[in-house]
Amino acid sequence: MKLVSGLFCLAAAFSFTGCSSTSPSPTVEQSFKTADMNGDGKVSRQEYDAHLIGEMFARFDGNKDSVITEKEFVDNGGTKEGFYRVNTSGSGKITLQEARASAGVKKTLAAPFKEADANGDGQVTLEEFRSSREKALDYVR
Ligand SMILES: [Ca+2]
Ligand SMILES: [Ca+2]
Ligand SMILES: [Ca+2]
Repeated sequence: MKLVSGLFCLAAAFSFTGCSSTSPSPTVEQSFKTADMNGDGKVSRQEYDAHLIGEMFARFDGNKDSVITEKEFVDNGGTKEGFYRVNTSGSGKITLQEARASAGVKKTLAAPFKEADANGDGQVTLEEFRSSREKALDYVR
């Protein structure tokens, strides 16, 4: 789990602080809209996971060729063991499908979702989304 949590921390740093210097960080509303794939104004656990995994994936995929190699993973703060825990096919390359299918990744994302869903109804509204990001900012600091 150590590796996977490391993976998430990076993702959190990326999505919550907008630390990327090259691209302007999207507004909360923009991120929320992207996450809310079916457009019903709420982000379900499934949508939330897909959104975070997508951001994580982009973060690790340094050369943007849609696969994460072991080197890219380790260069971005992951560990070798963690890499092969997600890379269940053992091919040495993690695809987005693989990351989404990973039970470890999914388990890790339960905590941020629970935190974001303040009233526990299984859906994250824009308000919940916004305040959870602010909380996460304090946390990252
Ligand atoms: Ca939705
Ligand atoms: Ca790559
Ligand atoms: Ca809620």
